[in-house]
Amino acid sequence: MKAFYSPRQTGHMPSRSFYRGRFTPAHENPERVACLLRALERASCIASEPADAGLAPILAIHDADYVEFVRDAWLRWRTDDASGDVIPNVFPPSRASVRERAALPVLAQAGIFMGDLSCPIGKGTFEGAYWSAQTAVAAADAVLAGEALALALCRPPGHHAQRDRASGYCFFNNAAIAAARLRERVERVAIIDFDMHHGDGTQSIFYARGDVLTASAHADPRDTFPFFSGAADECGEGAGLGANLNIPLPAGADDDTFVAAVAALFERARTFGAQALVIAAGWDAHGDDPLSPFDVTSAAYARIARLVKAQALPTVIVQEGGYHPGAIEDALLAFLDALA
Ligand code: OKP
Ligand code: ZN
Repeated sequence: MKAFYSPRQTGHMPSRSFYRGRFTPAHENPERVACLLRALERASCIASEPADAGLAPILAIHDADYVEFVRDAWLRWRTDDASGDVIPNVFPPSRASVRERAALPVLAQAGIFMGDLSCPIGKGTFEGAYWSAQTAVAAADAVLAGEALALALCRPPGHHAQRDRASGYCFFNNAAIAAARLRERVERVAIIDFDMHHGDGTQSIFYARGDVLTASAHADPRDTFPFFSGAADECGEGAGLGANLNIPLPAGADDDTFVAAVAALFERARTFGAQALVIAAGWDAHGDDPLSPFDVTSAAYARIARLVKAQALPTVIVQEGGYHPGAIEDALLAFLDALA
């Protein structure tokens, strides 16, 4: 299987994140990639560097002023007597109430364009997020060129990123970018998200579209990030009504429960008539993951890989979360072995 990764993705190296009243070491760090690359190597899969497709595929999903903010925020912050990474400390009463966001100072824009305090922007954040997105584009292009499957080792992840907002470690929505790329050549694309967190950014981007199905299985958002979306009654709107599926699961979910939910996502993709798939693959449902309320083992990911194979559709696999070094290596390896 073709796989893509750029060493420039490590440009994003947040030193810390703010959580529950204190700064904590960032869970989403470049070390994760070393573990994932080890799994690729053990599966005899060699990652190539993506071509540079430029900003166009990112701008197909994200607003231009948001992309400029991610690109320029750190330098503007430096010249604005601020220190450390860009982290907001003031938020608009409602985002809809913001009339003219273009001319605002970087601190005010941070409160608009950043949804929480877990995605600090540092010197190399744009470079990291840009190349993370390029791996998704390269994997989509490989599939369009005839590969059955391609893997994008995206990092930073993407599924919490909205059209104009970073959040939950995410800046550019890699899965959405890959789906839009595929959508240029096929009529109907489905995004299957089995990261333990709800793919809220992806949902929001395609919520009113009927040509891209977004389907996510995740921990019940009433107890787990991102909290404000991911319920089962969110079904899409307008032309997108029926093209969004959420399966929230209770804490303690085991392999059988988790795999059954993911199987239901694939079943919906089938009835939707998907001609290509994007898999938003996070490994943080694993019981060893520091963020996981579930009891899932690596064997579940082998079962999910068999489901992927059974669809027999052109498929782009996009890396999302997963934060336990041993568990993510193990989970990805189980997944790749079962796919082979
Ligand atoms: C990103 B992905 C814990 C902070 C938890 C952010 C979670 C982002 C998850 N220190 N809040 O979906 O894996
Ligand atoms: Zn996650």
